[in-house]
Amino acid sequence: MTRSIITAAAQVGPIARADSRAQVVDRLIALLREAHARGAELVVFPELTLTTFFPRWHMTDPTEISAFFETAMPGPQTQRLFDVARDLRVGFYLGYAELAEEDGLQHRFNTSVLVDRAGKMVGKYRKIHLPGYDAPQPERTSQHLEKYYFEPGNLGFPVWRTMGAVMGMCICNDRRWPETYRVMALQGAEMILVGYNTPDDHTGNFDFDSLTGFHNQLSLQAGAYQNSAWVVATAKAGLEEGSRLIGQSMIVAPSGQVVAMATSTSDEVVVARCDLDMAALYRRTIFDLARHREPQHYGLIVERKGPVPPPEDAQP
Ligand code: CDV
Repeated sequence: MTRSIITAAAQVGPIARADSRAQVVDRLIALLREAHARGAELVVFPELTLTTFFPRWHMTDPTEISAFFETAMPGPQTQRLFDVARDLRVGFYLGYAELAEEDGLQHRFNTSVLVDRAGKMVGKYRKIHLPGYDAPQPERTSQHLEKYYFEPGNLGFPVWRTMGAVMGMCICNDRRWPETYRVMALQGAEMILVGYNTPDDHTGNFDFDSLTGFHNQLSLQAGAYQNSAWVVATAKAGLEEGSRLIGQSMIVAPSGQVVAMATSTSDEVVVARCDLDMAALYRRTIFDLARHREPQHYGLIVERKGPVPPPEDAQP
């Protein structure tokens, strides 16, 4: 018997700063209903789905900042989405900004949750690879201040056995890092869910930025193939408060092939049947990690953030 999950990437078009949570949740419910009508059992929404991508601005007023964060999930504004999903028996991934209270202190994380088809919260992930800066960059016209607004996630990259598969989550910039996929693959992940917000001018270097779409695909396809997993990647897309966010929401097979991709930068649902036996085939053969991976021969791995230092006898 083949195991499969019909999965949707529910791309969300631009969200204005003035848009209310109620307006956004209405759009998410419409996307969820469309996905369900097209057979989806699992829907993946983007990173920071509930608001505009606020790390593009430097805010200092705590009240202004808090308005972008959720203190509970589900909360009063999002409960409707959870209810509709449960009634339709559709599981989902949702990214949001989380204000958490831990050890008597407040912490801000860029977070996603995984909810099963019965409406039960299965897991939570907090983004580890935060891009950008922890202070505004005067030379930049548009800021990227994720390191200012968020702490790196403290939950690792767990996986969950749910909805008939082993699933893991990551968020946006995480998808560019091979460790993200590999840590989950080593735990048996068959599906990796990821939401993103990717401006097409994020480095300010045109040679680099013009490849933004290519790098998105490259990362997702390599991650899927090298780790024998389905990757379901969903964008917040379109012209949002002056920032052009790429679309390209896509579903990538463990073969590395893109099986569905959004064609717009608006609200759009793409659907594919994810055959989990295909993931098992790749992991049983070329990427049998237990048989073919050789970590004992990789040499000493040194935790170092900078380049290798020059030899001590190097000439100045
Ligand atoms: N939200 C993100 O993490 N965006 C980054 C951009 C800034 C490089 C990304 O990896 O798409």
